[in-house]
Amino acid sequence: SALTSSASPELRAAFAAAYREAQRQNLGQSSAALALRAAATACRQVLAERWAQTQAQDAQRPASGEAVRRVHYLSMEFLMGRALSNALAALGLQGDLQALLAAEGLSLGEVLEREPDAALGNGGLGRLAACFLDSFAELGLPSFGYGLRYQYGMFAQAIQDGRQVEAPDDWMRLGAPWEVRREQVRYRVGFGGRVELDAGGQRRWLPAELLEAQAFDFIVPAHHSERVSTLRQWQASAVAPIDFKAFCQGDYAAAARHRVAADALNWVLYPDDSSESGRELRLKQEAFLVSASLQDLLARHLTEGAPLHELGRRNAIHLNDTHPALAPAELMRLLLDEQGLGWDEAWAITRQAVSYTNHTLMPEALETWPVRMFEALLPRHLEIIYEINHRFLSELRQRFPGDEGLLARVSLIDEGSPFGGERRVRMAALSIVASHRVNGVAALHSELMVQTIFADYAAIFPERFHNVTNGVTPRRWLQQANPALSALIDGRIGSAWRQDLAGLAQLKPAADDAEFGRQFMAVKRANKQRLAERVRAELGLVINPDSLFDVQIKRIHEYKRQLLNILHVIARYQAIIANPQANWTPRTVLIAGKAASAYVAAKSIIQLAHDVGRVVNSDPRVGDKLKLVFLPNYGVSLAETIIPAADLSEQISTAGTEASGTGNMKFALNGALTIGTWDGANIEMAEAFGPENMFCFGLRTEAVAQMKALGYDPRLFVEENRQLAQVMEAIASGAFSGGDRERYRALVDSLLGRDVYMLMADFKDYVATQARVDALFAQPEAWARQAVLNVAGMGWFSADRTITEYVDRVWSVKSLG
Ligand code: DL6
Repeated sequence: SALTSSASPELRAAFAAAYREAQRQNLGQSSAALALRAAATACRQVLAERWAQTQAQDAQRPASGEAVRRVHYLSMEFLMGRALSNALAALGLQGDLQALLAAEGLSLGEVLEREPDAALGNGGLGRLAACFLDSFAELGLPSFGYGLRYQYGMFAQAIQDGRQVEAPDDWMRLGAPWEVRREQVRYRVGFGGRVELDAGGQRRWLPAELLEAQAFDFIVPAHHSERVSTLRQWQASAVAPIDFKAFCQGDYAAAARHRVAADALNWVLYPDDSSESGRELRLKQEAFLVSASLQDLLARHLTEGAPLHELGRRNAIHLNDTHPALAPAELMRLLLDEQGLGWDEAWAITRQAVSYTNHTLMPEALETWPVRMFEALLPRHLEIIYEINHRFLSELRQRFPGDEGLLARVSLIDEGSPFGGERRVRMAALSIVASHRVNGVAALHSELMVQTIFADYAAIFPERFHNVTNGVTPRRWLQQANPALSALIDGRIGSAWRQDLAGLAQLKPAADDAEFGRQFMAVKRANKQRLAERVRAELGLVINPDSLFDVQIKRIHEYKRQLLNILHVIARYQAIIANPQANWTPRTVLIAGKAASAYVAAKSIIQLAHDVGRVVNSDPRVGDKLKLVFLPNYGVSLAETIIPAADLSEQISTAGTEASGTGNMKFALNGALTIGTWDGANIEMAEAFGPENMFCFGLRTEAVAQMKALGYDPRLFVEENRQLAQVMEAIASGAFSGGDRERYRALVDSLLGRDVYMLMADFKDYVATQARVDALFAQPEAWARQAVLNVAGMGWFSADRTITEYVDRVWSVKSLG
């Protein structure tokens, strides 16, 4: 790029200096590790300069017009993955670094592979936030992402005897060369204590515990300008690090108690919420993130010389799900107690600033916290929430006189039932009431959101609810993950798609070009070969790169139905054994994903995948007609290797359960065909490139609801389908568990009992659709045609388009009405 040549001499000097420094400090580390550190340090210098430039520009932004608002994206998760290859691509430094490394006898590839993933997120919601940071930079949006600086990310998954074992993911063990510590950016955050009336009649919170939040910035570069975006992550420390008296008395544990309590805030992404102390820690993390971030926002606003009453007009505060839902309460506290505003003015500012995205329809995922915990940890916030609720309910009483049922349902406080259950604060209710916009993440999801979980609120605030369909960054998920396909596309339509993904539509005619199709399949073949080598190196398993790579990678969850996938593998296995001479399309099924540590059913599904894989993969009658591979420790960088190598993308959630999905988009963008239900963003994808170019199957949302209403009985489906009955019988009889009939009893019982996610109902259509997949794969030209049409149709699913819509409908001055 044009930036390459100018940056190169500085990089050369910076890299050489950083490499020498790394060598001096790190006796014993491999030279690839040192080079990684040096390369990151050198890039960081360039990024830090761009950061200062970006901030200076943003501080000068006009007092009115569209560009006036700075977006503050609050999220407990940012699943960033690796940073070096993105930085090199953005800064145009790949070639330079390659040359510098060659002089040290190193390849760029081995250095890139050394970088640990920053896995500071769990799944789709966290990765979406990371894609958004990329688009913030690319679109030049004044913005800050705010998160926590977790010491241990999403756990490291190992497999022992087919079972998931979790270990801490010590991603900073080699240092954190990307982050910039902002020594001067620190704020105090309080917990506990009591609230008093001061002499002037003002409420004053006197916290019992004070922590300090220290900012660390992770800088995300634009690819087509010198703009950057920022992920500001907070680190907690105790204001009073040790209790000196206890220390002198030799009670070191007591002396360090404050310090340990502060440290714990940053230890892990998801404290286990099966204990009271785990839940309390999580609430503290949320409050800490929110308070530090909003104090930072307020300080910046005032430093820029803008009047306080303009705060909501100049700043958007976005809640990435309800985890940062304390934000409106904290902003009210800052405005009322620290800035001395009156309620009405503070509330108007808050409502202007705040907006909220919901990412799941699962009612059990809607966050609530015991009032008792608020009383103990956040007494002033609780008072403010009560007042918000009081005013909200009073208005409703006037609008809907006599409808006490409605009031109870929408109240910010769940009063518990007369039969027990404690009073709880409903975080989604707080988010909705305090926001001027609420959105879902795909068309179907947004529709269902207002029809189901938020139906009452939608009736009260119809204008507030919107849809903004998710998107992914084409820079990471096509340009960097799949350089060979990117080059092929460039050769056909030029490289502008990196900035404007809609340009992919120009590929459409190439779908009917047989030569292009062959080149496309050759790229895919090479990516499959690379993945096959990785599988062999990691698992010692040989897979055939000419077989159909059938891939399902995502969190392991019952609603995502990895189990349905495994049932199909078993059915296919049984059919192969029964008829080994038939003309089978060879298939390799790859699954990867982590199960939450306390989620027993999901862990059992992982174990079943291993048990089935062991039996199938070692059966000489099967050969390479079928393989089942579970790749451990799924994360962003593993996805970057797997997705470009997939022929078939499994997006098979029960209709109406997957909010959007973003993996589905990454696969199609890389030319995999989708086998999918009519769910989440699958629907919009099918509409974009034509449902005839997707393998759609299964009950649709209305049919799911109808069948449930009529009294769904999964056994009927098993009784009428011999193939399904044989599959269930094999699992139940211990065919994959060495005769152990107990191991999968719970899984089988749940499928034959309630089968909440309706696997039994969808099985037949799923298997029949898989047969259609086989048939098409046997015709490479026809397959390639559809795959190219998929890529050509994905232009709309860029995170840049998503962010443009957020700006337009959620964050702009215009959206404030
Ligand atoms: O919106 C991003 C992503 C969606 O694509 C997935 O469909 C959805 O499951 C995921 N939700 C979460 C958990 N949400 N909460 N809370 O990651 O969001």
